[in-house]
Amino acid sequence: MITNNQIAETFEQIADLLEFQGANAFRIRAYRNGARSVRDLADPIAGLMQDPEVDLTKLPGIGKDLAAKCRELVEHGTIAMLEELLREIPVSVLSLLRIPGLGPKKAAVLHRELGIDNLEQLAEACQSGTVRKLKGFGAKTEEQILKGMAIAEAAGQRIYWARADEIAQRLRSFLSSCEAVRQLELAGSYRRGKETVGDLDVLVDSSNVNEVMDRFQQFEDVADVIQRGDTKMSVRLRSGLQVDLRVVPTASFGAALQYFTGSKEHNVLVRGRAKELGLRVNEYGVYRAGENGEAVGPSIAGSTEEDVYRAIKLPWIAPELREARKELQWAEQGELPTLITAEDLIGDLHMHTTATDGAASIEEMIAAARQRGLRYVAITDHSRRVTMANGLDPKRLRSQWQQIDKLRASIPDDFVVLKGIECDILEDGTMDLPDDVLEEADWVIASVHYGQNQSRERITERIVSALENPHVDVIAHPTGRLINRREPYQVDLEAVMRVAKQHGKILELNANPARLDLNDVHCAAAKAMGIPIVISSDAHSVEGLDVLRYGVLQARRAGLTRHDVANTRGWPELKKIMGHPHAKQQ
Ligand code: DGT
Ligand code: CA
Ligand code: CA
Ligand code: ZN
Repeated sequence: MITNNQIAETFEQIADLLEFQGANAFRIRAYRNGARSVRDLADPIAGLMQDPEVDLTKLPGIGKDLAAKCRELVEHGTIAMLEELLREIPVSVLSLLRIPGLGPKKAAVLHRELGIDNLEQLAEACQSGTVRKLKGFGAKTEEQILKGMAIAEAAGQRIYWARADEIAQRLRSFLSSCEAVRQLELAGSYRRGKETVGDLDVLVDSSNVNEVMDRFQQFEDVADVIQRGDTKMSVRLRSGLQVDLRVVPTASFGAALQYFTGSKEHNVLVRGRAKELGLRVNEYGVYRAGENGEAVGPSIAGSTEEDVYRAIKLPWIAPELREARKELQWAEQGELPTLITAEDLIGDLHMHTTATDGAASIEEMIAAARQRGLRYVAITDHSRRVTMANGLDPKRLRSQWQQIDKLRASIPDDFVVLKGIECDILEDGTMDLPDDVLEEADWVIASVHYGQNQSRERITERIVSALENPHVDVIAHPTGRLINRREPYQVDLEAVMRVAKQHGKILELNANPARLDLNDVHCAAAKAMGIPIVISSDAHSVEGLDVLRYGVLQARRAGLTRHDVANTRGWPELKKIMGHPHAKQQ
């Protein structure tokens, strides 16, 4: 079902394209307003539309034209007028609009006169001096465009959570050493643990705004101050990342933290619930609502998030769950899951060594895993099909297992080393290694690495046949996506999950920050079906073992508890649930 967010994004795209075309300003604004009100709606439009009596034009900001567009989008998955616009204007030109100072009018001239479609072409045209020859452009404009380009490129990218975390931690310790800072939290998508982060949102409790802002400006990564106001300041880091700082008084810190943690959609639900209770929630606090819903009198809560949620008769909700999915319902009914934590993981069942494309030996991986408090690992190098990684054939694999047998003798009993393999699922759906080899393994991962462009039916069949192989235990990175780099391959995950459940198989949440595959929505679906998830590092080095916590964050966003995740159990216990059809848990 199409979400309100997707509808809003489509409207925004139409507005951008119309603006580029130089269309009527009212028309453009109608789409922008429509996008905003759709985004703020509590109920999904696609759901509302199932009732033929519902009149979409009754919604704020939605006139007859936009109502018809909503209907078209929900029913056909696209809008004819948008398709028309996209035939005339390549989407890539929209990237030109992100350059500071280059408005739609100038961008349109560049497109029309010089045929410029994207940022690379624009850079070339500026460097070769063709842009200055256009009417209304000069050498100065060229220079500005080039300067703005670096920013536009960076601004177009959302960064991996792991990268944001590295910056956030440095910024946190830098700011915390400022005397004027009483409390400090990072809010926004970063706090919600989203797999990518658009910008960082820092919240500080202080009564000395200027001192905090001065300090912020001195952070070593800051390249530009975008704006500095009374309570809010925004900077651009040298990496292109924007950081927003808000300074609030102690009495509002919890309310501001709740507000700026978002998501916007979650906040819409929170405000709606407050309204039902005759209250008004905003970034300053919780208030009694007057006749028109305005805040009346002193705040009744606001210094902590717990207080804010308590005021609307709810327990505190973990930030990772705040996506307007089921969290309010769970909170109301006292059914919030006790989310898994990084400490709950006691084993890691996916890692590579120097035998294939890893950087560390088996011994080094084991030592590092033990140092990190793990109680078992599976050594899972690639199979022979992965020639680029020097994948293992049966002979080399068996000799690796002999080596593990020898090592086991020298390792204390409280640590288990499993003989594993990451075996490719070949293009024709067979396994890359024969059954008699797989049978000898303690742990068999099956992966699709080749033939990712095959049809949905074909890829689904391949994974299903791997699941039907009695020796296969788990499917690694089940959709093959690489965040910001590669789309997932086409696969019917519902069918995959049905078969996984039937045969008692496990699905992986690959914790590599570029993969995080399965994603949060998929993991929640697996949980609903009672299929265990294993969170794995897929480490290719000793440091690679440290990514598990990113996987835990994704699992938390899916509402997973320690009971939903296989490698929170000891190995003997885990072994018992393998290969038996899963009963629905709890
Ligand atoms: P991002 O930065 O794109 O990864 O995502 P967020 O969620 O961090 O979004 P951001 O940085 O625009 O705003 C941070 C939070 O502040 C957001 O999750 C909710 C709140 N917020 C910001 N602007 C608005 C707004 O216009 N309406 C509402 N209801 N909340 C807002
Ligand atoms: Ca943000
Ligand atoms: Ca922000
Ligand atoms: Zn791997």
